Amino acid sequence: MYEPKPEHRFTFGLWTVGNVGRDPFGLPVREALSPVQIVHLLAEVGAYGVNFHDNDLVPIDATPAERDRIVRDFKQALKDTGLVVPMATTNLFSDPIFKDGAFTSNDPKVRAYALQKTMRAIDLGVELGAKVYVFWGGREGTETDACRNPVDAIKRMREAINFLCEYVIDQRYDLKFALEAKPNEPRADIYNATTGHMLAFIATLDHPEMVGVNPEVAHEHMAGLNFLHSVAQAWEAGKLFHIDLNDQYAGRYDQDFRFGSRDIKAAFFLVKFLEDVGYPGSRHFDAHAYRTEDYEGVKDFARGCMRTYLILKEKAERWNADPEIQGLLAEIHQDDPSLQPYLGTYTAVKAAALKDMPFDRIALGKRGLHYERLDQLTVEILLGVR
Ligand code: GCO
Ligand code: MN
Ligand code: MN
Repeated sequence: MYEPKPEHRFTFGLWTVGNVGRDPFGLPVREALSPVQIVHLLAEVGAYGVNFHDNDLVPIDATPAERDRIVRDFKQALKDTGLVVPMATTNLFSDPIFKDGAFTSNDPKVRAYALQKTMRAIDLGVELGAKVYVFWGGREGTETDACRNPVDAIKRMREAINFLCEYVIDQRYDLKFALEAKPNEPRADIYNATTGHMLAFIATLDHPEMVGVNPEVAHEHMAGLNFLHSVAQAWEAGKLFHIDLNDQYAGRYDQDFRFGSRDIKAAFFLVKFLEDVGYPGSRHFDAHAYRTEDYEGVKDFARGCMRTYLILKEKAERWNADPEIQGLLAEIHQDDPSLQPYLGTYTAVKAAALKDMPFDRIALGKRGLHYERLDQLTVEILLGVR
């Protein structure tokens, strides 16, 4: 019943199940797997797709001949397993050249190199079938704002995304961009810190229709925000091109926990939203296994992400079909046809009528809304007693 199937669009990055458990205080705890081995691991657990940064697949110093061999072997692994590559991205954060940013660096040489690296990575992603290209600017930020005026950073970021949109158009690639926000880590502060910032930034681009967002659970939770609200705003704006699922305690370092492992109720409302609206894109798990795990534990982690999603999907169906919940909702959302002539689009007549309308403010303020009951019913569904 909770078996992942291709129609669920579950994807993982090479860097997620391939994470070797290095952290700022400790060395790797797992041996590195090759991209081909990772594809086979993902096929074994039932994933639909695999995404990658350019250098997850092709090391930054690979010769053209090495690149060709690696790409050939990877394509063969995709063919052998049936996995697809829906998304690709660029590593613009690991190499020391990016220590003060890529597209927003003060050094024009660094900015030019970042464009070169991204164009080559776009070519690689498209060659392997990617239709979505993610931009996560982990190093596009500061420790001290003495280093640049943030307005310059915004302008440089715009210039880079505009340049790369034109490149995609020029190459006639069928590719959309998805911008991923994060408030901090690895920089003390990262520009365009939340999905809301990104949405505002996209509206200023030359080709806003090509660019959407890739919100991540952990990143909005790190900022203390309600992830569902960010996702809903992106969806309503037609900008939810991709999504990064994981989990995270608020106010902590970037934990990248298994999806649904921390805030089940938030994960539930998220899954319910994605399923209710019919979000057609990848459900990408951008997370990794605890450092305590070997590769059997990594498979438990990956299976757990997908299984929890599917369990929550089933709980959402149960919630939508629950007569008591639906009864409460019908009450809460009752329309009042007598007000229809006065609401909606402005007219001077409506405004004048509204200004004279009598309201029983005290009675309206006294009504109980039954949200305690509604939430308890939700919790009981999640706890499996309903
Ligand atoms: C992070 C980010 C990354 C990006 C990835 C894809 O916190 O490290 O979430 O994992 O999602 O670089 O662009
Ligand atoms: Mn992240
Ligand atoms: Mn991410």
